[in-house]
Amino acid sequence: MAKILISAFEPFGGESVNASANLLEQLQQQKLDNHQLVPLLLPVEGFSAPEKLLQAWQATRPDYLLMLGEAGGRAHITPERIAVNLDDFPIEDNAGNQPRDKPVVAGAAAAYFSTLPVREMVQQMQAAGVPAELSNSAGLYVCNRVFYCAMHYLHSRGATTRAGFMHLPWLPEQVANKPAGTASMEAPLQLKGILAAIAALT
Ligand code: PCA
Repeated sequence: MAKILISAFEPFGGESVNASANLLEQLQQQKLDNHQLVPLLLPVEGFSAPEKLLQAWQATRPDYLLMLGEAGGRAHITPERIAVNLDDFPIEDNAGNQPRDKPVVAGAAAAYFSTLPVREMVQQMQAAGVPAELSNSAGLYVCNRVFYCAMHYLHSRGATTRAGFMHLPWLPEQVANKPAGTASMEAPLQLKGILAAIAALT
């Protein structure tokens, strides 16, 4: 059985839920045949979240690290291709930090590619009838920072864990008070999507 450390985030940006935390909770009720899931909920704090994630990696030594986050406004589930070495937080994180125009890790690589099979994940989700597409930017906020720190750490250690990030749309209840046409995706469809994406991790 492949072990997957799977992380999600607490709410941020004025929202009272985070689609990724909701999905993590639903996933824990699922019985998977080929994968053992180790769930981890992270604070939306650019500086403490990577440390918590790396501690969990050390305790778990998973085959896969799948990081989840919410990207409000997106209509699709989006595996991220690339983490970049740049912080430029558009809003403060939940600890009140807002680094602008700063490297995530000074002197380190400009970027790291996801080592998950992102194309296959998208194909499996689409085959299951779930809107999914590749994304070329995880943003410059906490999600990209956590993604970059994880990839840098794993690369520096020569770890074999395959790792990557996937962004999820808002849930319908999150767009209830937003302009008409704001994208969202029902929780059951998000669950179907992630199960299809996980099935691609073989
Ligand atoms: N999304 C934010 C941070 C936490 C989350 O779920 C982001 O995309 O950076």
